[in-house]
Amino acid sequence: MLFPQQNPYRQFIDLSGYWDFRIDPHARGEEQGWRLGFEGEPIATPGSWNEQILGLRDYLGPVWYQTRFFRPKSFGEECQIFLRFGSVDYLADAWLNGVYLGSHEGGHLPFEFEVTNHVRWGENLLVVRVDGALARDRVPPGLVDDPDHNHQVGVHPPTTYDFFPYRGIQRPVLLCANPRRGIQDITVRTDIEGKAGVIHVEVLALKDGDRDIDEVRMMLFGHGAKVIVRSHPHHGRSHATLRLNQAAFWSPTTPQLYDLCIELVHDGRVFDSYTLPIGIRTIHVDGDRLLLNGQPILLRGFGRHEDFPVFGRGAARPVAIRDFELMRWVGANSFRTSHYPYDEETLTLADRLGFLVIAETPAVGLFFTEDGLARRLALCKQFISELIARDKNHPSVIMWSVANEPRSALPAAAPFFRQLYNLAKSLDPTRPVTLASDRFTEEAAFEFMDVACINVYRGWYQESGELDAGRQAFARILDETHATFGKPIIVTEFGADAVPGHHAHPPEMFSEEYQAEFITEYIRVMAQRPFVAGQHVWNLCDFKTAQGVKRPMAINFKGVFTRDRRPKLAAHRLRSLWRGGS
Ligand code: BDP
Repeated sequence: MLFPQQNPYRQFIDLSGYWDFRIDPHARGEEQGWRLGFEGEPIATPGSWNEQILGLRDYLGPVWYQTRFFRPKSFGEECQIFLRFGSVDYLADAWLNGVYLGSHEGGHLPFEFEVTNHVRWGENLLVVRVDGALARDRVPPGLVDDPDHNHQVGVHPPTTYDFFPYRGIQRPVLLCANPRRGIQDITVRTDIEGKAGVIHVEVLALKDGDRDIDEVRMMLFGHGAKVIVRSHPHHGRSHATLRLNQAAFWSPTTPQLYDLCIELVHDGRVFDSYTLPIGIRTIHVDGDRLLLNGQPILLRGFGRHEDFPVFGRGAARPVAIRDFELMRWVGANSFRTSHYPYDEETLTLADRLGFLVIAETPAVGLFFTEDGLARRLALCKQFISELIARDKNHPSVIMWSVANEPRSALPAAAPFFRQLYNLAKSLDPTRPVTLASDRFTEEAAFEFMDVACINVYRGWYQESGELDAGRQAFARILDETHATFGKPIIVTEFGADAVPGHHAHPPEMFSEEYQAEFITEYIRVMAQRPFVAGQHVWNLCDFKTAQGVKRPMAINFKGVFTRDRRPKLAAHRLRSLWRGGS
């Protein structure tokens, strides 16, 4: 799915603003005809509703949103018009001028409805119903009472995961106008041959035959290069290979991007174009090493959250920039989109700024008892397909993570993940596939995953207060996991809570010193083991959680920055470890 773009052939308007909002706790809105309009209170969209409207912090839906817009004159009869939602968490139903457009399940991933025949020249009314209830057969699942799982028992709201279930229309809604039967999709794969970059491009254009298209032009610009290839589509598909003999390769230290410009031509006239920034790079697993452009690479960075006071999980561009600034300041080159796909624009920034991203689906807290299992599997497959369709062209994305800390003790888990792995590989054979586990040698799916990602908290949840014992346990886990699977290991989580401003010497749990020492010790252990391909501290920033006895102030304090993005001692320590104090 191509991210909307403005150029002479394609346009969009952003419907962000103050919409009308109304809760529907007894689910009467449908029978009362709210799809035709309702009286509501103002709400900022995008944004989560939980911290905007007092009294709705823990309310998860259903709610209704509405806004009015006019079709711009330039969205003429020759256009195909779409309404595109960046993320609605969790279940969306939409109506335009009272006409039902459809629904979409799952937050964090985009979806669109074609509205060419429903959008009027006068005023239009868009109504969206959002249901964010927690349920066992949703992904991520909720309402799972599992006393064996570390911290998610008796929390409110009853999530199976350790972050607040913010809800709402959380990314922009765009009204897009594209040429009819124009470019539908572009897939780019890159290879390196010596100094040359080889770029395989597939363009999906017309869906209904090749009648209206004479030629597909593919042009690559940048770093003094200009390559043009013309091709003729067959059943709407057009393939070409572009070769740059002296290519500038993309990497965190040199995030070189080229512009790939695609044009569709009919009767000698261009009628559609799309420009995609691309990076030429390869990513491979070789034994127990991870190779970027053929060289071993060490990921240094963080697990993160899309989380900010009042915005909740709503797209907040200044915060996104600040987070990249903070990551660069400490010397990070990587992050995981824990525990769901992040805003598409974040990945575009990662391409530009040179970050290596492990892109994760929303499958956190999965469990494998029969109730709802088939539905959870179908949803996981849907989310993997949507994620890869959305993010496949980002050079920054180097790996797919299909789950975080599944409760995989039951025999149903490994076959479940086998299906997800196969699906991800069939959609994208170029990137390694993984999952993040806290079960180490017991995680049967590591047998077939390309990389073993592990989350370790020894010296925190176990060996509490004992940094030495924790470090030793961590070293053992690394060595045993490596000996069992013989794959590269990425430590996708390690860290300790530190209440900002709390100090203790000798270090004590919840002090900034304990967190800084914990992280330092873990990094030392990893540095001695070349099979460790990545060190991701949990977390970049403090973030909001459900309420529970393990989360004072309903905050997870494992950030090395506070929730308002100020450094703790550990941030300074990381900077000197990762940047050598420079
Ligand atoms: C891991 C989870 C993560 C939690 C973290 C923690 O993957 O979401 O926030 O532990 O306990 O279990 O801080």
